[in-house]
Amino acid sequence: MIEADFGPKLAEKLSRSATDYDDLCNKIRAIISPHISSIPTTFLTKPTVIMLVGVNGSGKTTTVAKLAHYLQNAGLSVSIAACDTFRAAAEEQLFVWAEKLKCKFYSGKSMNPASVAYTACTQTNDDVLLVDTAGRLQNNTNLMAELSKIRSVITKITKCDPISYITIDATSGQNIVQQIEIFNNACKLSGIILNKTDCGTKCGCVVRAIDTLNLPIVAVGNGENVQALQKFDIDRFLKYELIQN
Ligand SMILES: Nc1nc2c(ncn2[C@@H]2O[C@H](COP(=O)(O)OP(=O)(O)OP(=O)(O)O)[C@@H](O)[C@H]2O)c(=O)[nH]1
Ligand SMILES: [Mg+2]
Repeated sequence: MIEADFGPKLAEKLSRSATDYDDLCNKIRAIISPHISSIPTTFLTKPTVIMLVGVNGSGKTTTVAKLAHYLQNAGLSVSIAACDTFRAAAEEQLFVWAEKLKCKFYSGKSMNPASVAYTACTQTNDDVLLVDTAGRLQNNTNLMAELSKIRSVITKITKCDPISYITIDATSGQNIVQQIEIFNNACKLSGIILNKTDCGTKCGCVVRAIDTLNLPIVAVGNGENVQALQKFDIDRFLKYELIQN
């Protein structure tokens, strides 16, 4: 359990109280089950804005594409805003997805991210606006403040708080709880999207995060294509991911 990143406290609590492996799985199930949710497809406001936030490489941009595909399949029209104006190739990466998915695309290389969000929020006529943001480490105060700024611009224009999902790299394991806590302070998270579950997970970090923080896990990313977004499957998680570790 330590190797799978449950953390010493939770590992001790669970291993002390569990009588055998099945009992351990039941206890993990009891922690996670109440927090399994899904991505909504009916919204009261137009546009509804969904922001993707998280550390570098956790799958934000890919998740924007997956969400666009998922929401389009539910009959919604989707625009995309490239609010990662920091990394040179970020705009192109997202533009390729927007083209493929036939989504209206808002960007601005020399603009600050909040300005791109402002333009997209004021101009889009679509049901949902997906906002990609630059990867950042949670201990970079300035970059976390930038995230709060993007969020407050969206709230001001749409008169509604955006939905904010944090993407977590399931293979990274470390610092997940602290990561989520600080992102939550900056932009009040609505849920967790656990990516790269196809790459072998450090599953304990998820159990630990859910045990500590009161946030739902809304989806799982299990590949690089647009279809690779699924509801979190607790049975699969316990049967495969947990045993693999
Ligand atoms: N196998 C696998 N690869 C993924 C998944 N999600 C994203 N990736 C890959 O992980 C890499 C990083 O994904 P991005 O979507 O660019 O991550 P990001 O968070 O936008 O990265 P930054 O913008 O640099 O912070 C890319 O090569 C993606 O194809 C997943 O669920 N499974
Ligand atoms: Mg990105």
